[in-house]
Amino acid sequence: MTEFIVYVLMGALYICALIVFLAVAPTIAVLRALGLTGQLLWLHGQVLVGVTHRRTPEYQHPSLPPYRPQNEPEPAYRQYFHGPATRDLRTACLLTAGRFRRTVADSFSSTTVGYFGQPRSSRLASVPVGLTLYTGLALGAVLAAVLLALLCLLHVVLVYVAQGVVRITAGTLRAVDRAVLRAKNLHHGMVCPQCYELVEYPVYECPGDGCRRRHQDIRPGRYGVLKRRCACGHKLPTLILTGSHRLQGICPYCASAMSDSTGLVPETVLPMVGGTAAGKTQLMAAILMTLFDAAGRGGPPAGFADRDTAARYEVLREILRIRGNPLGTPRALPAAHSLLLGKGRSRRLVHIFDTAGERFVNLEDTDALRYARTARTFVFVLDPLSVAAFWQGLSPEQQAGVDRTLASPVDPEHIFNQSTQTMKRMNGDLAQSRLAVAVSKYDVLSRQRLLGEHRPDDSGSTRAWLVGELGLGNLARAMENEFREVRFFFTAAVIGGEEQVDDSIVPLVDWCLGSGRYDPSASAGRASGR
Ligand SMILES: Nc1nc2c(ncn2[C@@H]2O[C@H](COP(=O)(O)OP(=O)(O)OP(=O)(O)O)[C@@H](O)[C@H]2O)c(=O)[nH]1
Ligand SMILES: [Zn+2]
Ligand SMILES: [Zn+2]
Repeated sequence: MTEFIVYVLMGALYICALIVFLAVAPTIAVLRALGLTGQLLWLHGQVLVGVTHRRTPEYQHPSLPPYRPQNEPEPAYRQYFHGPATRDLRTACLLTAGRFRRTVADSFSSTTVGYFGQPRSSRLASVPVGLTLYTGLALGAVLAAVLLALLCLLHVVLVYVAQGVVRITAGTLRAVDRAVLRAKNLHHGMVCPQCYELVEYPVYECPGDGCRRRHQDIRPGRYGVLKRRCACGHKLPTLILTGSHRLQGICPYCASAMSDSTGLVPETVLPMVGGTAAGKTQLMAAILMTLFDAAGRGGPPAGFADRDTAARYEVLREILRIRGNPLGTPRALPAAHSLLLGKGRSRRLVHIFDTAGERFVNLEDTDALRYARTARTFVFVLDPLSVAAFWQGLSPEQQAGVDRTLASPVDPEHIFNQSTQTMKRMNGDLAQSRLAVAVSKYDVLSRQRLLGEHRPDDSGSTRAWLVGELGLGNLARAMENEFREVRFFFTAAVIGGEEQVDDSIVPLVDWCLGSGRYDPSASAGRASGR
């Protein structure tokens, strides 16, 4: 009986204790739930830091390998929001999901072991506590799952918004870059001085130590907005506006170096057209010397746009100085002579193209004259000594005084017709272009007093001499029909006293390149031949 009373009392006490426990059980369950939620959120935070910053192997997922420059078409690291951000997002979600499963399972199994399997106290006490903890864990798992899902959703939204912002910024910068190129009239391309192709955008070489990797399209995009990181780690500007012109530009067609400041300043293409031995190379040498002499005397600054031009200029200058004969221009495409002229807003890159005379004769050779598309001023070198009518009009004494070996063997009219056809085929807009007709070897003519009353410094008078003495009326009219504006110059591409280029070159240089900055007197309204 006493035993029975004890059991009843114990039972009553247990029920009382259970009732008391039931009052605190929700608190215990909530605390356990919060504990688990906090733990899971902390783990997610660790995953985020690990995935986006530490990047150690335990924070990588085998199905989502990192982006590496060696697997990219460009030797550069991907811009974060062009792939890596979504990869990080997916990695973080996958790793968090894994850790979530493991942590929840571990928590349940340690509760099972501690309160049901091998409890340290009586099961009467441990089972209710275990059940409460189970409830807490279940609640915590649900709460954490909801919060983590919300965090991941926020992460997705942030990544996609950032991706949108980055893409729009890159697109805008590309559009600004295009607009700036258009303002410089470079939207059709930049001229390659080696192969004469029009290059939409140069390839750039990385200046990193011993790197020299070539970036095909450095503009804002997949590999960077304002800068991109080369595979070697060196950061490169992505826009000509922000300094990519300081990198070595490379032509994508012929892989040779492009001129300094390509894309930064407007370009002027000045083709020298004329028959073999008409005097193109020598006239070009005289033009270059005039430009550098003027710069030396405080005129518009002039500099070489590449080392090759500098070296070839030295040779040409020496030939002019010793009154030697330039070698015939090789039929293979010679590089343009490229200069940087002027300063500030008027600074520009000038490419002077001296093409072998025979290229204007053989139709199959003229394909290379692609630069015609961008030229707005052409120089036609007309050798008066090559015109039969000129020789026939000379007295025997005059003929004896003129060195016939200097004469070009090609008829200028034929060359003109041939070259205009070619230029048109190359989409040259002749009707919008100007033509400077350089009547070459003027020093020979003046030495023999073959100009009569004609004034060498007057376009109309020079034209009249060509029409009257050389019978080139048809040619002069054809020139005036084809081109917007034609001006005639007598030119002596020789060095006079004091190592100075003959004065006759200055008006030609001024009209073609200077807008009055080389010869202010010449720019003032000398009549065109039209
Ligand atoms: N006296 C004199 N000789 C000139 C002048 N211009 C050219 N020559 C001579 O004419 C010849 C041909 O000149 P180049 O400049 O080589 O002619 P080119 O048109 O470049 O010829 P290719 O390169 O073969 O197409 C050379 O012997 C020059 O020295 C000039 O203004 N005065
Ligand atoms: Zn090229
Ligand atoms: Zn590099």
